[in-house]
Amino acid sequence: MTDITLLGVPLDCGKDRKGCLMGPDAYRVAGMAGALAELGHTVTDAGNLAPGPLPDVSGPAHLVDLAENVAWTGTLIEAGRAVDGMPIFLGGDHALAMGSVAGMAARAQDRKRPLFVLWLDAHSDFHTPHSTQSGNLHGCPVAYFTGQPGFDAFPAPPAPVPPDRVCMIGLRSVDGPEKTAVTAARVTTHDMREIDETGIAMPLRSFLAHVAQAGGDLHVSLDVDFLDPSIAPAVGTTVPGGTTFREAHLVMEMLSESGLVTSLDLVELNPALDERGRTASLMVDLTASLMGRRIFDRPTQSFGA
Ligand code: B3U
Ligand code: MN
Ligand code: MN
Repeated sequence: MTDITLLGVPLDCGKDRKGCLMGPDAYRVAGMAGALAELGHTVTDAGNLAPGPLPDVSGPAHLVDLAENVAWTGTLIEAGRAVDGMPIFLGGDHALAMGSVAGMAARAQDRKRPLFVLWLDAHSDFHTPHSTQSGNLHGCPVAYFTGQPGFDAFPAPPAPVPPDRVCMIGLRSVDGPEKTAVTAARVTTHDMREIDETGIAMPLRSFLAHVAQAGGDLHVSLDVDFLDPSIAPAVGTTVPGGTTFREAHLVMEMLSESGLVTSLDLVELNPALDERGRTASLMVDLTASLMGRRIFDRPTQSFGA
C-alpha cells in the first residue's frame, strides 16, 4: 500500500481562461481522499500550496502571468521534492507541471534513479516562451523540464529530464513549431491516429517495459483533455477525438499493474465548465484505477524488469 500526499495546486496562471483554481476543491468534493483510502492507501491531504513572492522577471511581452508562473515553479519544485511517498498534484492548469516534474526529477536524482514521464494529453505542451503564439505557459512545461533553452526567467530545473524519457499518448493538437521541436528532441509520441490503429495498450506496454528495464521512477501527467470531451467536458481546451472511458481506464489499470508510478499530476480541470461534477468524478475514478481499483483482481504484470 502506498503513502499518498494530496497537494492542492490552485494554479490558474498558465492561460487566460480562468477556473482551474477551483480544481483542488472539486477533487475533494468528488471524494478523492476517500476513494484512495478505501483501496487501503494512507492518504494525507496537505491542503493547498501557494506561490512564493512574485519575482521581478521579464520575458516576451505576450506571455500570460510570467512572474506568477515563475513563483509557482519554485514553490512546486521544493514541495514535491520534500514528499517521501507518492505525491498527487491536484491542479490547477498544466503550467504546474513545470514545477511538479522538475521537482520529481530532482527527487529521483536524490534517489539515484532516472525519472520517466508519461504525458497523457491532446497537446504536446512543448512550446518555449519564444515559440508560443498564445503566450500561455501551460503549453510550455515539457520544454521547460527537459531543459530546452528560452526559460531564463525560471529557476533552472535541478535535473532536466532527457526528452527521450518522455512518452506522450493521446496527441491530436500539436502546433507547427512544436511538431518540429518534439521530433528533433526525440520525445516518444503516440498520436490518436496511431491509437486508432494499434489500440492504446501496445504503445503503453512498450514504454512501461522500457521504464522497468531502466529501473526508473515514473511520473504521470494527466491532462483532462486527454479524454474525449463527450465524457470530460470540464476543460477549457476541448479537442474532439480523445480517448474513451474504457481506453482511459485501461491505461490507468495497466499503470497500476506495472507498479512503476511514483507521482501524478491531475491538470486542467475547470469546474466552472463541468456538468454536475461528472468530469471531476471521472478523474477521481481514473485515479482510483491507477491506485488499484479493479473489476476483478489480476496478478501484477511484469513489464520486463
Ligand atoms: N498549443 C497551444 C494550445 C494548447 C496547449 N496546451 C493547451 N492548449 N491546453 C498553445 O497555446 O500553446
Ligand atoms: Mn496539457
Ligand atoms: Mn491539453
